[in-house]
Amino acid sequence: MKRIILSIILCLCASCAWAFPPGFIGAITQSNAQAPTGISDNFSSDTSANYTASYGGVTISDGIATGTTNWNSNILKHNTSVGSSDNWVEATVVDRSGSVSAPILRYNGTTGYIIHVAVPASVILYSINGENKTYVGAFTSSLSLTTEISYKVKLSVSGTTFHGWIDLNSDGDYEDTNEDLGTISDSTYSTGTYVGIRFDRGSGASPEIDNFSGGAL
Ligand SMILES: [Ca+2]
Ligand SMILES: [Ca+2]
Repeated sequence: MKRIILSIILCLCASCAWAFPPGFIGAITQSNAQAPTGISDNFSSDTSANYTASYGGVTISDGIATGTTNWNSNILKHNTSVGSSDNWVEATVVDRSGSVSAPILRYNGTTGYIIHVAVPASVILYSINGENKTYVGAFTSSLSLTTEISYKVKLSVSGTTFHGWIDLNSDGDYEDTNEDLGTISDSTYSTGTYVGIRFDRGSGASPEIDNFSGGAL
C-alpha cells in the first residue's frame, strides 16, 4: 500500500513538472533573481542634491546635466556608494571644442578614473587626483568622432583591469564594429566605491552628460 501511495505522489510531482512550460519556470527563476544594485539618473528632474561637488557644481535642466562653473573643472560624486571598488559607470556625453564631459568610477571624492571621448579619434583613460588628470592610455585612436554628437560610453574596473565601450551608432548597444574598446591596466588607485561626473569647461562651451548610471561589478 505504501508503495502504491508513493507511486501516486511521484506521478503527481512529475505531472506538475510537465504542467509548467519552461518559460513559466524561467519566470519564477527571474523573479527570484537579485535586482542589480546601482544608481541611475536621467536628469528628468533636478537631482543635484544627490551629488556632492569636489569642485565647481552641476546644473540640471532640460533633462541634462552641465557644469556650473565656466573655465574650470566641475567634479561631482554621487552620494550613494555602489559598495565595491570594482565598479562600472556609463553615461551619454557630448563634448564641445576644448571641453570634457566624462563619467568617473572608482571615485572616493579625490581619486578615480574617467573615460574621455576625445574627438576626433580617441577614447582615453585618465586617472584623476583632485582636479588633475593623468593620461593612463588610449583605448583607441582610430575612430571617427564628431563634436556636438552624443556618445554613450561605459567603463568598468576589476582589480587593475579597465574595460571601455562606446556606442558609435547610437543603437543602445556595444555590439557593433569597434564598440568594444578592450582593456587597459593600471594600478595607481585601488579603492573608491563611488561614481561621479566631470565637466571641464575649458573653452566656455558647455559639455553635457545624460543617462548616467553606475554600480558594483
Ligand atoms: Ca535626460
Ligand atoms: Ca552600437
